[in-house]
Amino acid sequence: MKNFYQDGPRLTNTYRSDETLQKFLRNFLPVEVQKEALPHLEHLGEKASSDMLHWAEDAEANTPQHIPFSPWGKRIDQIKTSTGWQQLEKMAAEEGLVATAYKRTHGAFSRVYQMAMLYLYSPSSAFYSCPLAMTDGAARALEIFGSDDLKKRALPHLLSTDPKFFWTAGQWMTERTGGSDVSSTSTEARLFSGPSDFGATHELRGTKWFTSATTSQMALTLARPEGALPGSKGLSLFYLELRNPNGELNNIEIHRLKDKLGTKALPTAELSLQGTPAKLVGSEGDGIKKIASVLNITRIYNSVCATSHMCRALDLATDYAKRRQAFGKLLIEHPLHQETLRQLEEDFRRSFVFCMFVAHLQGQDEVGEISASRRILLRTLTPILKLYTGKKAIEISSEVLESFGGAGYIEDTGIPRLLRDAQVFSIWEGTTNVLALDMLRAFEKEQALPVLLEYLKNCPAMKNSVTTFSEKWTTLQGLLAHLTSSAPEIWEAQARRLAFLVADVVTEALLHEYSL
Ligand code: MFK
Repeated sequence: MKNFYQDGPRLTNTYRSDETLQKFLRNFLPVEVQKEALPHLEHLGEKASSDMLHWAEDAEANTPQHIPFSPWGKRIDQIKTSTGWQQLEKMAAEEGLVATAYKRTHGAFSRVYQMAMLYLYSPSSAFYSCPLAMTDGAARALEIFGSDDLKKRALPHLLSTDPKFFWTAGQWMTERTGGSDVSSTSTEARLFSGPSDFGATHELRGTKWFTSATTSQMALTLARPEGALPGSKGLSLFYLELRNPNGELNNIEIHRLKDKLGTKALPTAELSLQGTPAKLVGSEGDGIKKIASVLNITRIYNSVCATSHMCRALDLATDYAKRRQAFGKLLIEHPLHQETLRQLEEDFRRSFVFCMFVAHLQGQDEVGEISASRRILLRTLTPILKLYTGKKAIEISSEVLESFGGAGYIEDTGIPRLLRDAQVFSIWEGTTNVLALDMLRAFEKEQALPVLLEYLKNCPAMKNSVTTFSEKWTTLQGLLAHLTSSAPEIWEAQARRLAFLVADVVTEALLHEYSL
């Protein structure tokens, strides 16, 4: 063992190496869709294991910088990003990372195809997937609530495949009062009658405490018009453009970039709106309800990105296990190591199939081919999917780090970043508890629980009496029997447990249905 040097893990084409992805798509997508999608995905898998890795490395090494003033003292608030970050943006536009979902060439399957693209793109993108999530969410909200003028102005940019024309969108919800309790938003909207390129109706004043990817060209945000009710009903949804045609910020001051635990390449800023022109999206009021259409998309993105993060972590751990010698043989030859990886891999497959199922429901909703019960299923499964995958990404990243031993704890191996970055998945777009309560909101407002149980009673795993499914189903029924006559506080206290149990049962059903 003299002069022993350990080889680091390596990646190969991440589409070709991903049996779960390939198997699912071959079974799930109609042949016509496969003809277009599979070669494209293979191409993305190649980029994800070559050029993108270099761009992501550059973006991580050269983190965004806030330049508040010009050399001559003028307030400019520029955010300087790396070449790698810019390349990742260019690629996202050219490949149609957002646009593919809206072309709807393949009906509801377009969403599944697009989410498979995101799944390959995200873990090599240094979190460029974040601005894409908000861009997609904004496109959906404008599609549902925007006026014809607003759609004509923004959608061609958000859905463009020309990098020069492509825009990203921000989603500015979080204020100093907290990211979860959005109803106490204090940004004010006053009527505006000045000149505006996009027909601004109001001007906004307030502070936004977290704004992700603040280099976007437009943003959707919440504000309270003068005289509006307190609480969420009195909030309205607004569209704004960050810069005027001269490239100057539209009465926006960027205070600072946030110093975060992970997602270091992503510029997250704290800013104030100082009379920023903005246009009301739809009619006044119901702001949270409207921005929920953004959130429901970004929560699916979060889930797909968390799942692809798990896949990346496992790819690295598996490759390493095939190189690393310990106790006279390769790590992969040790039964306990094999079993540890197998269990993690099963959790990843659960997350994967759950994501694709919900993406398909979302696609069906978007093309108007969804039954009432499946729409309710989409509404209630989205928060459950997000909370489940968010936690699994952290758990798997932590185990993978450990599987590298001491090397996993050393910064320049790049492995610690997996864990730091994973931690965000359970926080942004709603923490685990907020999402568990959102599941209860769906149970209450949409009568979703009977729909969910009906779906499970009719799933193939139930019909085929699959033992692993039956065990989980029995545990879920036990908890529900206990809760049925309980007070709302008990439901609330048990919401997280219930959500994870539902996720266990649903993923067991899906693994069986799609033979994964
Ligand atoms: C890698 C890619 C990942 C993507 C990254 C993107 C980065 C962006 C970073 C961020 O912006 S993070 C900020 C994310 N913020 C959140 O996720 C907010 C978390 N908090 C919640 O979700 C709270 O539950 C909520 C703000 C919704 C609570 O608000 P309220 O006003 O106390 O709730 P209320 O009154 O129950 O709901 C208002 C209305 O909205 C109700 O409708 P009605 O008016 O008809 O009664 C609700 O039913 C509706 N609603 C709420 N959530 C909904 C929804 N409708 C559909 N879907 C939902 N999810």
